[in-house]
Amino acid sequence: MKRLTDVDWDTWQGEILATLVFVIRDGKILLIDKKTGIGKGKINGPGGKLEKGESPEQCARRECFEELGIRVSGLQYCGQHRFQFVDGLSIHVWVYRTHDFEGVPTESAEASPMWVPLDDIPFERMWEDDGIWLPMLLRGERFRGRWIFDGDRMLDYELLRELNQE
Ligand code: 6U4
Repeated sequence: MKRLTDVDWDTWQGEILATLVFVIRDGKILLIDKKTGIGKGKINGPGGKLEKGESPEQCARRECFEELGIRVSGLQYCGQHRFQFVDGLSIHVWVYRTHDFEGVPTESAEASPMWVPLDDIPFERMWEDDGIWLPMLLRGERFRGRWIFDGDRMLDYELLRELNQE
């Protein structure tokens, strides 16, 4: 499995359902140095796996609180990604952004927070796909991405702009 066309996307279901959240304020974006889990050692937005019975938005809010101790609100849905790894792992990720939060981002066992200027995002320390779709999120464009990864290495992708509303 190397290409998008090697996957039957009609029946594809992520074995892991997860979220990502990007808080943007005063020309800066809140990122984390991820200390555990998938993508440990990379910089990403806060987020994590859905728990049973939880909606993606509920998960997004809970993960921001668990990882950084902040209460986010006013989440705007930005899009979805379907990640297929060649070893069989598959992750379906819902992505949100917001300006609204309460509390001070604080380091936890899972994450160390950092505010980064929007024109200085450390893409070289992030997942390879982020450099491709995060600019769309920053422009307020909705997206739908499908990605093939071999470990850290992106092999193939398709990124569509989502025109219809949620
Ligand atoms: P919990 O629920 O605490 O176990 P966590 O360990 O944080 O969650 P994890 O690490 O198992 O979750 O993986 C899910 C996270 O990985 C999601 O936030 C999305 C992120 N992720 C995985 N592949 C990614 C990729 N290619 N690009 C990206 N984020 C990715 O930007």
